[in-house]
Amino acid sequence: MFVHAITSDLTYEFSSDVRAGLTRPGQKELPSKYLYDDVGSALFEVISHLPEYGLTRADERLLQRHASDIVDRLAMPVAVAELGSGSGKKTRWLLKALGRRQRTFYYPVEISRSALAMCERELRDIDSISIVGFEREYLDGLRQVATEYRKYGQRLFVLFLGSTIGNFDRPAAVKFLAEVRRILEPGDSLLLGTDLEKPSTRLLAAYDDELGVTAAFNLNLLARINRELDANFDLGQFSHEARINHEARSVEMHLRSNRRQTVSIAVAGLDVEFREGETIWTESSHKYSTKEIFQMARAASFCCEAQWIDEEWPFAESLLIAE
Ligand code: AVI
Repeated sequence: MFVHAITSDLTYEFSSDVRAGLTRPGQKELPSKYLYDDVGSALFEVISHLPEYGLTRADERLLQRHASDIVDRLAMPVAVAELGSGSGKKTRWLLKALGRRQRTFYYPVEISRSALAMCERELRDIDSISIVGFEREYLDGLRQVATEYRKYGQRLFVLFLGSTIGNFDRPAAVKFLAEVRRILEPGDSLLLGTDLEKPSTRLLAAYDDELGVTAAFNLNLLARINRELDANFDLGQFSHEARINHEARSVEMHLRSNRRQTVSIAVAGLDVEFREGETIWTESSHKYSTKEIFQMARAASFCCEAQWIDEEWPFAESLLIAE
């Protein structure tokens, strides 16, 4: 696999995002994209195997069962761009189905270099597939694929799986889909994986598992700030918390300060005070209804052509066509 690496100053961006999030008035917060360094990506991979977290398995089940049906609905020839490939495991079924029909270029776009490497290892054995990875933010990577790599007469088939869309709030999710649509041509398609609403007890167990892997995934964000920004977070003085936000229809992850404390972050030139019980909001996972996905698609100038639902762990795979 050939990988295009990013050139911008990532430490500077991380430091200013941390500063902005921890000094904002009211609720402190950190952007969830920073959960995924090498350690965080590996922990997320473990989460996807936990019995309580059915999301990834539902996504994979749907793709395994319906790959041929999905691919048969696409206008050929197509090139595939995946936003956030992760380990690449769930994409295998689609690429195998495509590889049986045409020689296919697969462009994974991923901010984590280790996830890109994992994805390459997982998929390189599939016949008729060439992989070119982009270590970029989603929209930048997709734009580069669309402008520099799309061949004449070729359609783009974009994959946005695993309910990563759920990590945006609802208005931002529509805005993101509209941005993706602007990069595409009419007739291009987007396969969107979306986690559906389910009972609170099931969700809380999924985001606060018994083994404590999700807790480690969340706390690793503080460990990452210690490693990369020379900070002194005492990980034993913060606790993972998952809560349901009924109004937003989301599960939120927070890190709760166990006592009153001050943390120094040298690279950001910052001392941050925490009250006992105060939290840092690190992620939201929004849950959708099937009807809402159609509405969201329409608002972003896509048409929802077909939808596949997993009954065991309510989850939807929706094929959206750019109008
Ligand atoms: C990547 N994303 C869809 C996961 C989710 O369910 O929101 C991230 C995650 N956070 C905690 N567990 C998994």
